[in-house]
Amino acid sequence: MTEHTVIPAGAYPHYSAIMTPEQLQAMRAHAQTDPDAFWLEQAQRVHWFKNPTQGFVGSFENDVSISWFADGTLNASVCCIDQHLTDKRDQVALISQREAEGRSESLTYRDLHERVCRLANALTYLGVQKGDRVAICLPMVSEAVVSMLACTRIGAVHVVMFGGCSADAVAERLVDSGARAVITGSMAWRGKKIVPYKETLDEALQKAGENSNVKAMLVVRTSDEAVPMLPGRDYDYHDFVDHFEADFIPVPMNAEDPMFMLYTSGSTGKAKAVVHATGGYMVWAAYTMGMVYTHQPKDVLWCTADVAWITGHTSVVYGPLANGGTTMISDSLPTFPAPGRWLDLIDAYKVTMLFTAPTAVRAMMADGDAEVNKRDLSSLRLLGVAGEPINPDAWLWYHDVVGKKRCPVADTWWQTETAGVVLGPVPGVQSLKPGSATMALPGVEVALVNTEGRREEGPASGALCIVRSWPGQCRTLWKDHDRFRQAYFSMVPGLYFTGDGARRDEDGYYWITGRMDDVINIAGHRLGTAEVEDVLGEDHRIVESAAVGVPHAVKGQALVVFAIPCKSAATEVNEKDISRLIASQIGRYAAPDAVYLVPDLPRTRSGKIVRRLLRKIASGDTETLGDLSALSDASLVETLCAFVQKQA
Ligand code: 6R9
Repeated sequence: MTEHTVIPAGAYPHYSAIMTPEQLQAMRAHAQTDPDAFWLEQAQRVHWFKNPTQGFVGSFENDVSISWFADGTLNASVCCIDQHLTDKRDQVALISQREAEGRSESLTYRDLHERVCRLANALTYLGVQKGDRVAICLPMVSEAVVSMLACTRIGAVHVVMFGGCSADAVAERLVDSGARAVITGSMAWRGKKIVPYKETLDEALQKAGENSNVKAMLVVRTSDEAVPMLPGRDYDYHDFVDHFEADFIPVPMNAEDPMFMLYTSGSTGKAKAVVHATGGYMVWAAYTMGMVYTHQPKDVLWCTADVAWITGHTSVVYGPLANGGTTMISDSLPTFPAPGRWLDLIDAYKVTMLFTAPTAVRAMMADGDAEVNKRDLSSLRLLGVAGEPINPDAWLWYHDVVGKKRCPVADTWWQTETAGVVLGPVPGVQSLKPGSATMALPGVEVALVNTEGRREEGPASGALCIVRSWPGQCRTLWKDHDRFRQAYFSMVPGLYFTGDGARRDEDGYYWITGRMDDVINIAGHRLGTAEVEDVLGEDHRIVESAAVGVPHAVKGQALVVFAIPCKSAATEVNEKDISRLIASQIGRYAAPDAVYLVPDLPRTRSGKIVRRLLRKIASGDTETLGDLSALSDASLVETLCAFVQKQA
């Protein structure tokens, strides 16, 4: 298999594509010549109280300002629920499969409306108002989806947090966002491990102390065990919420009113909160998901992403529901309690569209073809991936073995900041190349910029940038517009820089080559190496550290940490301490695969740590270390290689 493998669009005679290649071409041309008209047409995918007449207003220059559909008003929960109550009242909107409890729950659009309204009333009773932030830290249960929608019904800004975050990280986010209320669960099972949601929240609130603005916490009971509740602050979700009225008049929002924030890692400093605006986000979610995952009657879309990621927002909740589809969530793992678990669920729930991360594909692949061949899987008609690069071998396995060559595979490239798919195929319309995220959807123009800052034409490699604004673009970083400008618009003035490198081939297909900054991607989770180094920098037992990403067969990348222990520290530090420190400050997902305590780090003569070298040493790729003459102490390299070999 080479990267020249091309699977023609016509290879899927049973896939009903939404348009012809000529129509796609015409759509691109229209978006190019009259972007405002194009996007105002796309805006009609969602329901507006007041239809917008303005498209984009703003600029990527100077202070950077972005606004879309600014004179329109809408409410996201109406786009996702009320808009479908006339024709899809009794259609299932949400299937929630509860692995731990061995049961599932299906909510129709009518049920969803009722649940969302009750919670909107309950939150209002607790004092939550338009513009207030509400933190949501829940496992994959229907209340997670209901909570997000209830916030939008009130106009509150939701901040969904990942259950894997440590109490410190949660505390930091609660303080930074100024959240007024929290919705959490008692606990969750992740395979055999317990994720202690309530305990983490209690600890986080304790740590945040006076700096927290949290007045109330709703707790979804996810097990029979008693949970300590703080009277006056904590409420049992169902005991409290279910008494409220099942109707709530949605609050009209201006298109530019913030809808949600999401913390994500960047190349510098602590995690930052990306802010998304209501109108642009909803149009973009409906458009991108409508172009790639076209909901048809009887379709069940299972996107396996946690709701705390952008994929969980757009591909689990807002995209499918805005398009009137059926979306499924599950707290299961792909290969637990036994290999093929997800395959069983595809058969049990007649999933038609499966959307997951390359890491999960590789994990299933490792269990072998026999596991797949034991199942039927004939319900599937479309497969998708996002979050990290997929190697052509895994792509082909997904396509040939899981999809039986009947289902197109959509590799979609996007980011928390882009809110929806930027690069990705319209399935059945475009030819596919295993390992390539195809090209930009109509209305989006991407560019590759070389090291001199110039845009490349034709086949080339470079920094992946986006030329013009798109409706789902994040508007700012919470309370830090300056960092927003610096992070995305300073590298190539006038363009949005994604942080990724890419190559464009002779057919105009894009191949993502990975991050160009110090962000690593572990099983689709973004982690800034600076975040890890900052944590270690605050510990007096460590002089200095460097965190790097190395290739990993299943997770894509793994974290490796080199640290110089302090000789004069009263207490010694060992490798386990370092792992624990990172897990407790950031989260379990950030725990390194290897830690090396070393006498020094390789540096240039000006003192800069040479990470390129550390990456090679950590991955055992010591044959081609390159020119070491610029190092201040070349002999150190041998010492470091010996450390790595010893622990291997
Ligand atoms: C949706 C999501 C964004 C970063 C992004 C890139 C990597 C995402 C990818 C991909 C190669 C794909 N990424 N999709 N790399 N191929 N199809 O993952 O958002 O968590 O913000 O991560 O993930 O490096 O810059 P987010």
